[in-house]
Amino acid sequence: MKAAAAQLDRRTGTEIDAGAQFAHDVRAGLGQPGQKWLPCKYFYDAVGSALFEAISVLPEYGLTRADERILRRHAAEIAAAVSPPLVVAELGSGSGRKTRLILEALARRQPTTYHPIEISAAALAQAERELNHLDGVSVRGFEAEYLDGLAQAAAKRARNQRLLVLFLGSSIGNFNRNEDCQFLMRIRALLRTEDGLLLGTDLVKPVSQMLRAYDDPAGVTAAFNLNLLGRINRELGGNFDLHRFAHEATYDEVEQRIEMHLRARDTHEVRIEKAGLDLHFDRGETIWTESSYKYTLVSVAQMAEATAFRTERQWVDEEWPFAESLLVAS
Ligand code: AVJ
Repeated sequence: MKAAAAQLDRRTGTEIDAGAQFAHDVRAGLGQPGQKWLPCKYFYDAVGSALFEAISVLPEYGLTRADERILRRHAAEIAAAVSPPLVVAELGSGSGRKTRLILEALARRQPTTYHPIEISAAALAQAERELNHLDGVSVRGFEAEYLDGLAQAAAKRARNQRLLVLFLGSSIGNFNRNEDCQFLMRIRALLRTEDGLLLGTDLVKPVSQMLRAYDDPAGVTAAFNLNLLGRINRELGGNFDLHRFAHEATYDEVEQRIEMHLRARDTHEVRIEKAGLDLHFDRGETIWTESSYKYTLVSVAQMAEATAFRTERQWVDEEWPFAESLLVAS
């Protein structure tokens, strides 16, 4: 089930891969001249995942609820638009709450196999627990990077089985422009004609509304952002003082993206033992921790067209501009 060859260190019995990779990525982002940055995938340790769950119920952050509303309202239509027999593969399993809506609608029409694909073993176990007991659904997860897991899921299915890939919650927004297209192209390369991709994308909306979603007054998003430094302290022996950094969210109108940064409140030094890093921060210098790109219905359709999908249908939430697009491999 483990796709990424997670090897065990003989001496300590711990996985070398994950920790070494984290140290490597931290060095790449912080240990070089120029803008410091960290990959946003490292937000999601146990603390970060819990904080993201909290973000998703904040009144200012409507994204997750909009995603869920569309799936609830249109699950039957979505299910009707894809033909059986069906294998569903989900990139990132999340809490399983949204997926359940789709799986229930699908399983009402046909027995359905579900493959959650996750790098987090804990999240994968949770998805399996939550969804395994649904009638007509059999669950088999892959602990792997998205494309590795998808390749395995695609290879496992029978000749006559259609594949429906779920990529929900606007996770695609974390890719840079062009990288999102490249990623869709890689997905497309693993699919057969008429396979589907259900893609969730947050839409461009008034700037003040977007800024509030990423800088909520209760400070939950600030905690989520700062936890990345806490995680480096815990797992890589860092000595970041989280109080010396301020959470910041800005919107770039040209790039149509929210940027999250951590801004040093004063000039100081930081050591990260297990990454072998001695860092200097100038007062006001930032670590860029996340980009969250926003889309339009047209930009999603253009991206689909450019990556050999046709846009079968798009649904938009009425309360919070967010789109679900059903793309079909052409
Ligand atoms: C899970 C990537 C969709 O970009 O809105 C929430 C993550 N970051 N608040 C997003 C996030 C700050 C979220 N995604």
